[in-house]
Amino acid sequence: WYFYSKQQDETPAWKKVNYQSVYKDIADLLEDEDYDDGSYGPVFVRLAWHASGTYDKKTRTGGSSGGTIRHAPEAEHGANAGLEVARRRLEPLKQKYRNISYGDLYTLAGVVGIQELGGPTIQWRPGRSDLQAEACTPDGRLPDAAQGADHVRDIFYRMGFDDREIAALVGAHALGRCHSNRSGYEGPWNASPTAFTNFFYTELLENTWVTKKWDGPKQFVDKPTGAFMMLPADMAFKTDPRFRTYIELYARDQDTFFNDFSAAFAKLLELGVKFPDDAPTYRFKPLD
Ligand code: ZEM
Repeated sequence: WYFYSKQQDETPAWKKVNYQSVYKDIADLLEDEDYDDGSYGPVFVRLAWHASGTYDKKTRTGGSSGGTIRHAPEAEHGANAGLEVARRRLEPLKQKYRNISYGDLYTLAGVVGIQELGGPTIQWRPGRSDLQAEACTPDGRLPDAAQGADHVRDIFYRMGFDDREIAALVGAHALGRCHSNRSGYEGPWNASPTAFTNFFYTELLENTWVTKKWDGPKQFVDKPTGAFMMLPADMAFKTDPRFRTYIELYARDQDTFFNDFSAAFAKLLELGVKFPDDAPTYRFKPLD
């Protein structure tokens, strides 16, 4: 019996988790009529992105691998303000599935958010293993919304993305909203913030965007309603000629956007992760 129990113990933690079941449980956490626009999907997507977008290809540090976004100081970096809301919502699942790593849980929550809000299927693999606070990345690796195309390129090229992939990823701004008590900015990008669509591109191109008159940071609102917003960094995708080519493509061709987004988002979630050789690739079916 000794050898038997020893072998059992050697099963790596990540193999002991039923990820289809985790997917379902995350999906059950999405809806809440008292939260924002009724769904945690958008903030789960932002959590997955910020957990992953710290990757630096030169030093091969950062990324979702260690789940370090849960630790101070990374959790307290300005760019991550408000993400404790998403982590708190997911924590009961970490308790229920104690063998899942935080990196796997947070990235899977991003997949659920995209798929359950009507987006494309995102390929996903398990096998990240948690690291302690020493592995937190330095502040400043995520994009600053106040800046323009050069800065956006610096940040995303550092992760290993090209212009087309960057333009596809920012389409996630069809989802959710800005919160003045998190980033300082305010408002949603379009009228259906809980549906994954190509509306980021269509709104960006079709509206007239004017500077919002307020005490807050510089942002843009649509003329004449003022109901929707754009960040300065979002506007750079319209004014920069190379980005604009892709913005126009995705505005007129939702299928191409879905395909490109799916590939780029799956790549984002895997940056810097050394998966076990036998980690399977999942393509979860949306529940609805
Ligand atoms: Zn965002 N993003 N983002 N983004 N983002 C916000 C919200 C959301 C930038 C940015 O400064 C901000 C990507 C790229 C970039 C989402 C997903 C993705 C907010 C508002 C800001 C300020 C936060 C708040 O106040 O709650 C910048 C400058 C980006 C690069 C140019 C990429 C890539 C994303 C995923 C693929 C999502 C889903 C939200 C909405 C969150 C929510 O809580 O509703």
